[in-house]
Amino acid sequence: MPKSCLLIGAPIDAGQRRAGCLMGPVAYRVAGLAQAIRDLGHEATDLGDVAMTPQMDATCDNPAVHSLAEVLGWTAALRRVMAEALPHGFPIIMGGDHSLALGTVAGAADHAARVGRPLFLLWLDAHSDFHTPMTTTSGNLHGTPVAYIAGRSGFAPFPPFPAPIPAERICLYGIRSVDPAEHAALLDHDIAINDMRVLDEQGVVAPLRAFLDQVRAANGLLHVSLDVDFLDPAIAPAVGTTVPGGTTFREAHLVMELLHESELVTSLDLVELNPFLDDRGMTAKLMVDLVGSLMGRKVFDRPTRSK
Ligand code: Z70
Ligand code: MN
Ligand code: MN
Ligand code: MN
Repeated sequence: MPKSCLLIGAPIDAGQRRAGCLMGPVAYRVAGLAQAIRDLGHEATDLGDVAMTPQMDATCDNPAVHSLAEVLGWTAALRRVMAEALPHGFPIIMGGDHSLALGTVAGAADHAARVGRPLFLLWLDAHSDFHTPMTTTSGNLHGTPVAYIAGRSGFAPFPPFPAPIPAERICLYGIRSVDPAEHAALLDHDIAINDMRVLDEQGVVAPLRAFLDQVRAANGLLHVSLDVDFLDPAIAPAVGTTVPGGTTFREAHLVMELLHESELVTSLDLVELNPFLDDRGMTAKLMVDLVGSLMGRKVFDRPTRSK
């Protein structure tokens, strides 16, 4: 079914320390994201970049945390934009570092509450991003959104997450870097953790199908947050925090093809692309190609099999 895609630029790099993610939206435009979507028979409208007002008065008890005013400003702005966009189409957020998900998923939760459907979260990432502002040692708030979304305490300067997503509706996928404080907290939550051990043993299909079956059974909305470091650094070098042993070109496309086939995805983040670190645009182009697979590009178009 043709979708009406709404491309939204979120040039944020305050959630970590390496400059460059703020060029992400431009790189997606240069790599032809909108046209790639149109070529598949969908509509694509570029809504431009979101504007942010820093919340200057905010403070945090953990002195390691940096750029709090900016991240709070982005969270508020992106929450509003996502909640306003969802009734009109399929929002694709062009990041920007992963702290943008503090806002985009909050906006998706606002929308889910409004339409009375449960929200599910698929987190495609090398990292679990399950710190709170109180437990992070790097002080990089891009390592916190899953904890915020799951309703963990310790987010004092942030507004309470609207309707935290129950652990059973969150799926971490591609994980291969978990800090000790995140590990301890994850043991207290029933979040599905598909780390690389699980994917190597079971393959990429079965764990994803199991999660998608849950979304379908609950008539849920599904937000997908795709971190560039989900991919192996050999095929996706343009990211500040490379972790070896990521998903291959073929695995990543297969994941996107399954997501397309499911027809369940309702919003998407593209995060952590740092074009300054790219090799002739190869990472930006790969991300655009992966969105293509998510939007229905096939090698050979055979009649759809059972979901
Ligand atoms: C580490 C931290 C992180 C993304 C790196 C890394 C977090 N756990 N998240 N890259 N996307 O600093 O908290
Ligand atoms: Mn409207
Ligand atoms: Mn991440
Ligand atoms: Mn990551």
